[in-house]
Formats: sequence, C-alpha cells, structure tokens
Amino acid sequence: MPRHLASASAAAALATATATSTAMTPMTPSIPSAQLELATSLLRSMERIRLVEEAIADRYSRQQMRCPVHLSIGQEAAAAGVCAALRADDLAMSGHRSHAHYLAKGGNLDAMIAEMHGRATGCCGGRGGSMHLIDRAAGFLGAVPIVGSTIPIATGLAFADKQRGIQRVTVAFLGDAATEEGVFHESLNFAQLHRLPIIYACENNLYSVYSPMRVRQPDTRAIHQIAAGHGLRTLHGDGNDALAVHALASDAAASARAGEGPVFLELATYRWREHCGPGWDNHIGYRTEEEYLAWRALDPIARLQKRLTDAHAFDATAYATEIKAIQVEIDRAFAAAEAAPFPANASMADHVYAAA
Ligand SMILES: Cc1ncc(C[n+]2csc(CCOP(=O)(O)OP(=O)(O)O)c2C)c(N)n1
Repeated sequence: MPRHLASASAAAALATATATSTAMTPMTPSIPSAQLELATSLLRSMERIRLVEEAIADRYSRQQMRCPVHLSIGQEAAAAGVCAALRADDLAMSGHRSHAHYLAKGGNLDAMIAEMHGRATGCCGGRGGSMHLIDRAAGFLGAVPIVGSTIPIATGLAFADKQRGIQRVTVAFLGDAATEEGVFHESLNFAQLHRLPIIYACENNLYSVYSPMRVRQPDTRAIHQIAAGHGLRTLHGDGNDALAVHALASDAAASARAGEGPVFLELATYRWREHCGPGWDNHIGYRTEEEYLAWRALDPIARLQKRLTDAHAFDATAYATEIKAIQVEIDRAFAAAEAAPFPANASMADHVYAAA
C-alpha cells in the first residue's frame, strides 16, 4: 500500500476515502439493544443543535445578530457524541465554531441567543457574541476565537485540577487548523509530561477557512500521529457517526479520569455551510461539488435516524413532537433576546479587569 495511504496520512485522504466509500455503500450497522436509548438521545441532541443553527441562519439577515457566526451544521455528531461521554461537572472549551459544543455540554440556549443579540441577558452580558460563549454552571468554560488559544487555557484548567486533586476531565475542542499553531505542541508536551486529565477533541473538517489540508500539511502523516509524537494516547474515527464518537470519547474520558494522562481524539467530519456566516460558499471554488455531496451523504442525523428505524426503535410521532417542542423553545429564545435590553452604557468598563 502506498505510504500516504498506509499512514492514513492526510486526514484529507482518510476522510475523503471514508466519505466516498460510505456514500457508495452506506454503513448501517445495527445498534445493540443496550445502546438504543443512547442513540435516541444523541439523535435528539444533534437535531436540537441543527435546528438552533438553522434558526440562526434563517434570522441572520434581520441584522439583530451583529456578530460573525460560524455554524457547525454537518458536524453535530462530534459535539453530541463527545459531550454525552462527559459528566456534568467535567469541563469543556471551544473556539470560534462553538454553538454545538456549548449546547451539547448543557449551555443555556436563551443566554446563547441573547449573547448573539448583544443583550445584557446574554451569557457574557452581551459583550462577546457568538465566539465568546460561556456557561459555568454547565462546565462550559468558554469559547475563544483566536485559533489554538483554547488549547493552552484548557490545558491550564486540567493542570489546576490535577494540582488541587479535583477529579474531572477537561475537553478542548479544536479544528484541524489549530494543530498548526505552536502552542498546540507546547500544550500537548506539557499535558503528557504532567499526565493531565484532558482530551483534545479535534474536528478535522479538512479546511482552514478556504485552505484544504493538502496545501497546509504533508500527506505523509495524519494529525493524530502528531499527537502520538508527543507521546499522547490517540484515537481516531468517523466523526459523523455519533455512536462511534461516543464510544471513542467514553474510552478517552475513562483513561483520562483514571490518571493515565491526556488523549488526542481526531474525528473526521465536514462543514456544510460557509466558513463564517449563514450562507453557502461552494461557488467560490475552493472545494468541489462532488466532495461536498459525498459528505452530505454522510449526514450524521440522517444516518442515526436510519439506523434507529432499521432497529425498529425510531418513533416518528414522538420525534415530530420533540421537534415541535424544540422549535417552540427556539422561537421563545429569539423573542426573549429581541425584547431584552442592551448592556447599560455606564457598564462599559465593567469586567475589563478582574477584581483584586
Ligand atoms: C491565531 C489566528 N489566526 C487566524 C485566525 C483566522 N481564522 C479564523 S477561523 C480560521 C480557520 C480555523 O480552522 P479550524 O481550526 O480547522 O476550524 P474550522 O473553522 O474548520 O472549524 C482562521 C485561520 C484566527 N482567528 N486566529
């Protein structure tokens, strides 16, 4: 086998191969009965994330949300699968594409939508927008849009927990481009040295804005192999299969929790919409329609729904009722956000410096 395939290098090659072969021969392994409940709950979690993001896209042109938005539509399985493997008191951090992680970790939808409207009721008091979400009660310690910057902060959280003897796991969600920042290497080295209880969950969607993997990284090794080079335990797999993601993340969380050190998780996935904004950008020509359609065929929601249907465990009536309830919840969140006040001018300098 050629070296570039044998090494599963370029996650691009790996993922494209997965996409193509799966698109031609859809994989629908049956779900073990013990996992039907989990699968149903993962489907619900992914559907909620997608409906929220579609609502954001639909309403964006109203000019009420004046922050950039980076949607995860198509990538929901990673957020849902990883977060379902965590405990409520575990911690998570994310970058610019943060809505799915925030919601999957149990963040407050009303506070997220208000934040995107710049309102005082937002989860950052309306000061941050889509790329600065935080919900301490849910253990979501924040989204930070400087690519790669979340990695050392999350590593610091895990270090602090280890120093203080707090038994929990921290997850740093990152994209493939974040692995190109120097701080990624410093953090992984530090985490491995100190055997920190952290999972680096890399959603490899093949692109950094419009730059594909092939112009950014050699095709002689996969991203997870960089982490292995720092001595970390690594796991990788189909990031559009929520049950598979959950299995990998549960494995990672168990070893991190057992004191066995950090784990790097690489999940192959794909974003459907434009890099930043509510629309579509295939016409720009940075990716082919063929590639895009192959990944659309791997829709994590449709795949899980089909597997549940094949297992005679999909209740269409109950699902329709749940979707209606989610839509009511979303409509309420938008209405409340639009009716909420903006932060007072007098509070402009608040929170700039931490209290002594
Ligand atoms: C340090 C830094 N450099 C550049 C940017 C501009 N930028 C925003 S998103 C992005 C690409 C991020 O790609 P990836 O981390 O793979 O996540 P994805 O957008 O694919 O989810 C870049 C380069 C930034 N925000 N921060």
